[in-house]
Amino acid sequence: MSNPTVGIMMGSKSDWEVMEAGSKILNDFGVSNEMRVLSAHRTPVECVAYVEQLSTNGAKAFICGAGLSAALPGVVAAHTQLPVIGVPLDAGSLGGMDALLSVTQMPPGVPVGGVAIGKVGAKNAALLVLRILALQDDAIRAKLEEFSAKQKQDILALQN
Ligand code: RP5
Repeated sequence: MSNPTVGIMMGSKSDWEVMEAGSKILNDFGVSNEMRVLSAHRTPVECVAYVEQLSTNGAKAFICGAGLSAALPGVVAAHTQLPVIGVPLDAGSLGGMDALLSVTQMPPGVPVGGVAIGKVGAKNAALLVLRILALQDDAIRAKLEEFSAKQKQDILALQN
């Protein structure tokens, strides 16, 4: 796919399984997305080229997962005006705290939205992007309302 609505990028193949949780949610909502392994450190030129390609081909947002010194979300945000959600990943001895700080401590002027470490963050990144898309898409908004209602029912069904 060359013109997905959402680009899901990650710094390593080792991030794939966690980031896939976000892709599955977007698929459930019928939102086209493309997963791509490209690193801010290891493949910087290809990374930026991909961001520019998607940004000019109609993408609406990026979700970027990275571990350790997680530069990817910030580098992507530096090369697009689209919303960028960063997912900090647990890839080393600090359990993802290193990536959490890298993702959230962006300098003023280059915003990255940060979510929780790991798969929880990958899922919430997708839901956050869906809420952004829902601002101009009533069908997605209706599906999000269904999602929240089901979540509520599932919990209330456990009572008594
Ligand atoms: C980061 O380094 C990647 O996002 C990954 O989480 C971490 C480790 O990468 P590998 O050594 O597993 O390729 O850039």
